Amino acid sequence: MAEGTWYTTGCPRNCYSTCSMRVEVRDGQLRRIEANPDNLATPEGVCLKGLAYIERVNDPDRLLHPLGRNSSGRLQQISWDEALDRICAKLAALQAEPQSVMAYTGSGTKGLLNDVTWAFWRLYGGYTTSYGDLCWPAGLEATRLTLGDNRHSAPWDLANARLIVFWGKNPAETNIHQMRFVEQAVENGAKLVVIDPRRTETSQGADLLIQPKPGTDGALALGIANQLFQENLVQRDFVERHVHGHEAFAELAAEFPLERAAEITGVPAPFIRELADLLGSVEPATICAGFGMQRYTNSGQTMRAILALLALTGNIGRAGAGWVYANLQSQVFAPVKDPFAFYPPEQADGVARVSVSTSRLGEDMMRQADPRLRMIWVERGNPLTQNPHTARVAEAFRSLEFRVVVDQFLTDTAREADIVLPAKTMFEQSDVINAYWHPYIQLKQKMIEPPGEVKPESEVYWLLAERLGFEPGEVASKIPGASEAEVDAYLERRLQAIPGLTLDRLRQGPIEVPGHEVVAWSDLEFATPTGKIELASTEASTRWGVAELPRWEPPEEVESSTSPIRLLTPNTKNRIHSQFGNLPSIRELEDEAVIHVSPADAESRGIESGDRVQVINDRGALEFTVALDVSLRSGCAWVTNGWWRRRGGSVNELSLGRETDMGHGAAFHDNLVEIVKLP
Ligand SMILES: Nc1nc2c(c(=O)[nH]1)N[C@H]1C(S)=C(S)[C@@H](COP(=O)(O)OP(=O)(O)OC[C@H]3O[C@@H](n4cnc5c(=O)[nH]c(N)nc54)[C@H](O)[C@@H]3O)O[C@H]1N2
Ligand SMILES: Nc1nc2c(c(=O)[nH]1)N[C@H]1C(S)=C(S)[C@@H](COP(=O)(O)OP(=O)(O)OC[C@H]3O[C@@H](n4cnc5c(=O)[nH]c(N)nc54)[C@H](O)[C@@H]3O)O[C@H]1N2
Ligand SMILES: [Mo]
Repeated sequence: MAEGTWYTTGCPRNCYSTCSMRVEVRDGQLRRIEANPDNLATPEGVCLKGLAYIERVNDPDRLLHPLGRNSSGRLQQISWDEALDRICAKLAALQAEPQSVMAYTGSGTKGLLNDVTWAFWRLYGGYTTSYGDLCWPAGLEATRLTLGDNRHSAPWDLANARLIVFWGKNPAETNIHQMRFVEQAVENGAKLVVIDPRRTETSQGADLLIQPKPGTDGALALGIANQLFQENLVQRDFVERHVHGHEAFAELAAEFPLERAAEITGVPAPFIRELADLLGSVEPATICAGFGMQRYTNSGQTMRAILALLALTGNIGRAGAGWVYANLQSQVFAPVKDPFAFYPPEQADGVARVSVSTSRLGEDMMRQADPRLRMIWVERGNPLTQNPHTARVAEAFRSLEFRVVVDQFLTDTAREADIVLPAKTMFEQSDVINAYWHPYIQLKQKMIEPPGEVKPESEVYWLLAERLGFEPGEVASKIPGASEAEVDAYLERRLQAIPGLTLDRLRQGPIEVPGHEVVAWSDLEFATPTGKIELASTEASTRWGVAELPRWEPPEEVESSTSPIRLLTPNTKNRIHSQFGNLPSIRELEDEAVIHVSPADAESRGIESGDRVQVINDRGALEFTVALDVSLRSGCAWVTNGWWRRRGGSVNELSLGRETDMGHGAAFHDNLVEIVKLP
């Protein structure tokens, strides 16, 4: 069979890896997807989702036409004309109070064209939107307060580490390409430590697995810090020169002698001592901090305490050393705001009302007044599955007069809509993407036509703007028309942020963003108020109302006799959040939400593997089949997040809309339940 045409592209999912890929297209169809070796961070291997893309694009359940709710309350296929007419009628009626319309976007796809959404709503004259983010803002803010901004060394620098600590991160599932550099480091003699209440795939090859009680990592870090001070393992020179607040921090750490740290965290004292010894004696050391332990009410302070361990041991600014959390060096096209906003941008213009916390979506939507919310537009997100406290979110949606959802599939959120618009996939419109782990800019190329009647969002906005009679010149300057040439012209304009960069160049493959640091902070200059690494931060207190030092506070939700078990809801290699789980090939791997229970908690409840249980708290109740997890620490249980409600196991039925201590993140794991065996 003749070869098709090969395209380079980049995967725009909200994922660390943001892989470069090569895709073969023949007869207008996707045929093969493989890794693109030109990206040094993701040169080999495509993940399960990457392998399932062809299936996803062509899945019979994919939405190919607009749907509208008919008079008997059912969603049925309608024409684009009818869909746009119905939307425009509502928008025109609400235009006198434009902030009665809420625009909500999730993290479904990256790309510069996402900005068109905000351009449209500004042209409309106003809107209400959310602030904060479900994903990572507590850690972002903790890092910014400590180091001045968010960046880290190039992914391949990890191979130079002699000690790697994965703290609340499970890259063997969530960042598989990082494991390649771990293997290289281990081959060169590096030690690997994993800190996670669960024994994960990442920990299979670890030298040390530390399993703290969920939400106690801050106390663990302070206990380790104290040990470093006690054992004289602190790098005095580095600390004197580059670290602010270390004396006060030492006093705080002294409140956490080994026995107390062990008692709070449930980690035996010898383990704490061993990790302190490793951090104090093996260099260079890198801590890869994941997002798992920053999903608690105390998590910003926790992240600051963990990061302090690198400052005390001089593990910043050197090859093989550092804090791998978020590398925003490739985010050069716009400041980290709007789609990436993690706190409300200062609102001077009165166009956007940024007043709904993403983490308290349902509650805050219902609380809006003057004007109250009447309509919502949801794009690239599935809040009925992914945001905390599903019942509240559903209630808020049902309290509105009109709902539009743009998606590729009939998700839980789309099922609530009055109009559902079919969305493009990454292969059906070009866009430029950056990343948050590696330093590459990539072109996600259009290589096939959108199937059925699918239209990219930018085209939908353009059509709406035309129907609503927005001023054509203004529209043309902000929203590209439907043709490929117009989209390309829009992207070329945005590329001017990097002198000399063109779409033609990006078509050949990924580019490393000019000037990125392979070893971050090698100049040891920090954009903090003191110009040093700040272990004490005035801004922590003025902006977020927490202690200037990273004090440990227990998570807000406290174990009780009715809710004694902490429910962890991490990510899985099989999906990305609520995407891909509906596909036959993924269902073959995992077709049913299962709750993983520790032996001690199972035994005391008379539960065995395979039993059906009800998992309850005062937010809701779900039913699961049990799998015993013999290596899980007691007092917690886990279910992967992302299950659609109609498939059962939609874990946010049980979580409360509650923010993290800083950054307006979501405290998903601050979530206690009871598990009851079903007869
Ligand atoms: N395959 C796949 N890859 C993904 C994603 C996906 O859905 N699927 N999602 C992407 C996105 S958006 C994100 S945010 C990242 C997230 O990826 P990661 O950073 O790996 O984060 P999580 O999966 O949320 O949690 C990581 C680990 O933290 C542990 N954990 C939970 N509570 C605690 C605690 O109190 N202390 C400690 N030490 N550990 C704790 C969990 O058990 C879990 O194993 O992955 C990205 N990559
Ligand atoms: N309990 C619990 N809940 C969690 C988490 C957790 O750890 N525990 N993790 C949180 C995290 S880290 C994250 S990042 C969020 C993710 O939350 P969301 O971003 O809401 O989740 P996704 O499931 O990725 O949903 C994205 C939707 O966008 C659609 N989509 C994909 N591409 C496009 C496109 O080009 N256009 C349009 N219009 N739609 C598109 C997909 O089909 C999908 O339905 O979930 C959060 N929820
Ligand atoms: Mo995320």
